[in-house]
Parts: sequence; structure tokens; C-alpha cells
Amino acid sequence: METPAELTRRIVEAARREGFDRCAAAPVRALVAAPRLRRWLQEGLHADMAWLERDVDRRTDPRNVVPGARSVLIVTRSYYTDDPIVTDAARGRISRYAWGDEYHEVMGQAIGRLYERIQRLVPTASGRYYVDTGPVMEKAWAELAGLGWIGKHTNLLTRGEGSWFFLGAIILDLELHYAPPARDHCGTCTACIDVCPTQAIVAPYVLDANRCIAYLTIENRGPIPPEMRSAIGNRIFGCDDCQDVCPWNRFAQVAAGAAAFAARPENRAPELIDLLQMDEEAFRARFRHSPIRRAKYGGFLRNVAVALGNCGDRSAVPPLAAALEHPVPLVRGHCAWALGRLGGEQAKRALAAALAHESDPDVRSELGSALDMTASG
Ligand code: B12
Ligand code: SF4
Ligand code: SF4
Repeated sequence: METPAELTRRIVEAARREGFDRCAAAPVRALVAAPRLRRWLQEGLHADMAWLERDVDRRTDPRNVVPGARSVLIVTRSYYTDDPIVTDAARGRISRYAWGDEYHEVMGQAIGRLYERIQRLVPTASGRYYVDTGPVMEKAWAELAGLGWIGKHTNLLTRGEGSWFFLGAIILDLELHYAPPARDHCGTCTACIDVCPTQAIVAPYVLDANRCIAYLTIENRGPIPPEMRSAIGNRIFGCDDCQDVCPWNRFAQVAAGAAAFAARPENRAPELIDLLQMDEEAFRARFRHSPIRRAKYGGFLRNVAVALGNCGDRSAVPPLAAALEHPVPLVRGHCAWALGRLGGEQAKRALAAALAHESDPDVRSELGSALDMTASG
């Protein structure tokens, strides 16, 4: 019979073969993060992500997912590539993690194979594995497993690699070897809190998803609150500002396994006007096997409309005016806002013409507010 230390060493080796950079286990016990999750939900900081509320008992205690669970094994995989960041306002800015292939697929397949390897090592083992979408507090377990600390921006990071990596978790009923938890090295730094364009980090280690651009542009299915739109700039899918500014990310290196996440040229800095003119089929084809599909067609074009409103260039007025006839009301409404923000006679005429025949009450309200903006601008 192998000792927990020997078994853990073999599992870590198997994880490397599956392309993971690091792998470590945490013992199942009460998490410091569990009461914090409950408070976070009570305060409504999860915005409309009702799925986070549904399974709190499972999310906070792996024994409610795998009876007899003793360990949570965490794997990490870097997605850092050294492509430069886009600053051109006529192009959309997409979060680093979404430049390449869909990580749920890449990591999901690899973690599935790792689980099979574990079962070959210990045929009686039972467990469940997840990448992102399961009821597991991946960052908290990773911290307990010694794989990094949760920074003030609420992402997991290390001194050697920064934070540009994904996490995956396997809950197991096996006793493994446990390293000491990681220590916090944020110190007195507040760079991530200070840089956040929407002041979403409302206290160190506390994120208000209602204000976070990652939530507003990816998970949010409805309109983006008007007061948040200007601050979004040209970010059309997620946001990296709090990580870009983090001093520990200066040490990030391109990892061999990050090749799957290499930037697809068409995804890194797409022209906003081209995106606005995509139909749903073109959206599906362009973003096949890409995390961007998560925003859904209407949500993604909503984001593109906001970015065009923020681009400061009135050559965007004609395509935005044409999109006031878009089949998706959410898109029409945000194009109206964008026209109001860009202003000028042409935008005003297009808004007034659309208001004369628009029947959707939400879009009518956006058109009215946008006309007010052009009057005051
Ligand atoms: C919901 C969710 C979101 C939400 C909420 C984000 C959040 N910070 O929780 C939204 C949509 C905003 C989001 C955004 C992003 N996400 Co996200 N998200 C998740 C998900 C599914 C659940 C996270 C969760 O439970 N949140 C609830 C809160 C309560 O938990 P918490 O952050 O863990 O911690 C809170 C406390 O418990 C506490 N805390 C916990 N332990 C401790 C310990 C101590 C000592 C202290 C002081 C505090 C503390 O601080 C927090 C505030 O109260 C995870 C996957 C998973 N299943 O875990 C991915 C995950 C966290 N996301 C990920 C990524 C990559 C992102 C983005 C970077 C994507 C992007 N570029 O747009 C952004 C980052 C935004 C940010 N600044 O956090 C990665 C993070 C990888 C990493 N290195 O940390 C994960 C792990 C997915 C994955 N499998 O790789 N995400
Ligand atoms: S992802 Fe962007 S909006 Fe969200 S906390 Fe970080 S800097 Fe703020
Ligand atoms: S920017 Fe500073 S405070 Fe924020 S996570 Fe990095 S080290 Fe911590």
C-alpha cells in the first residue's frame, strides 16, 4: 500500500503529463472562504448569478458532492502569452483568457484524463472533477493547497507566475499529502483596487460583481446599467485591468502548455464595426470553441455597441444608426445609447426616426434618454 506522499507524487506526475503546470492537494475541512461566500451572497454582491446561490451547501463542503471526500486536488494551467495589449479605441479589447481556445474544453478533457489515471492508480477511488462550472470554491482550495494566495483583486496568484492561470478541481475520497497553505504577499499594495475602472473592488478581497466589467460583459444577460457604460471603454469581453497592474504579473512567463490559448489573430483586437455587422450565424462560426460564446450573440453585440459609443469617433454613427433596426432589442437599445454618447446632428436624426416607429418599451426608453444626451451634449 502506497503512503499518501507517494500517491500524491504519482498524481502530480500524471497531472504534468496531462499538461498541467502545477498540482497539489488540500485536506477537506471548514473553509475560511465559506462564511465569506454566504455574506457575499447575502449582500447581493453576486449580481444576477443566481446559480451561485442555489448550491451553497455543496459549494462550501465537498462532502456534499462526494460522500466521504477527504481531499480537493487542484490543478493549474497558464494562459499567459506575450501578445501586446490593444489600445486602439476602434478595436475591441478582449480579456487575455479568451484570446485562444475555450479553456473549459481544453482543461476539461485534460482533467478527465487525469481522473482516469488516478482511478488506474487507485481503482477504488471515487470523486468528481470540475473546471470552473462545478460547485467548488476553486481559489479557496487552491490557496489551502499552497498553490498561491487570493489577492486583493480576488484572483489567485503566486510570486513566480502572477495570476494568468486557470484552475481545475478534483474532489477525491483519498487521503493525500498536503503542503502548507500559501501566504499572502499583497502587503500594503492597492494597485488593483486603485486601477479598477468601475471601483468594483469595494474592499480588499471583496468584489462587487454588479460593478465588475467581467460580470457586466460576460455573465450579465440584460442591459448594462447606463452609469457603468462609459467606464467600460472598449472592453467587449471581460476585463484584465486589476491583473495587468499587479506587480507580481511582471514575472509571468509564457508556458509550453499555453499554446492552446495562443491568441487567434481575429479574436485579439477585432474591428468594432465588423463585429456590430455580424449576424448570429457569423457569431457562432467565428467564436466556435472560444469562451466568447458565453456572452451570447445579443450580449456580445450589446458590448460592441457600448464600445463604439466610447470610441469618440463619429464615423461610427452610420453603422450604429443602421443597427437601430437590429432584430435584438438589447442591441438596439445599446446602439441608441452609443449614438447619444457620440452625439451630432446625424445621430440625433437617426434616434428621432427610430423613436417614431420603435415599439419595444425598453428600447423606446433608451432612445428617449439618448436624444436627451444629444440635446445636452
Ligand atoms: C463567479 C465567478 C466569477 C464572477 C465573480 C468573481 C469573483 N471574484 O468571485 C465574475 C463574473 C465577476 C468573474 C470574473 C472573473 N473571473 Co471568474 N469565476 C467565478 C467562479 C465560477 C466562482 C468564484 C466564486 O465562488 N466567487 C464567490 C466569492 C465569494 O468567492 P471568492 O472570490 O473565492 O472569495 C471571496 C471570499 O471568500 C474572500 N476570500 C476567500 N478566501 C479568503 C481567504 C482570506 C485569508 C481572505 C482575506 C479572503 C478570502 O474574498 C472574496 C470576497 O468576499 C470561479 C470558478 C470556481 N468554481 O471557483 C471563476 C474563476 C474565479 N474566474 C476566473 C477568471 C479567470 C476570471 C476573470 C479574470 C475573467 C476576466 N478576465 O474577465 C475575472 C476576474 C475578476 C476579478 N477581479 O475577480 C478564474 C480565476 C483564476 C485565478 N488565477 O484566480 C476562475 C477560478 C475560473 C477557473 N476555473 O480558472 N468570475
Ligand atoms: S476585472 Fe476589471 S472591473 Fe472587474 S475588478 Fe478587475 S479591474 Fe475591476
Ligand atoms: S495588485 Fe497589489 S494588492 Fe492587488 S493582488 Fe496584486 S499585489 Fe495584491
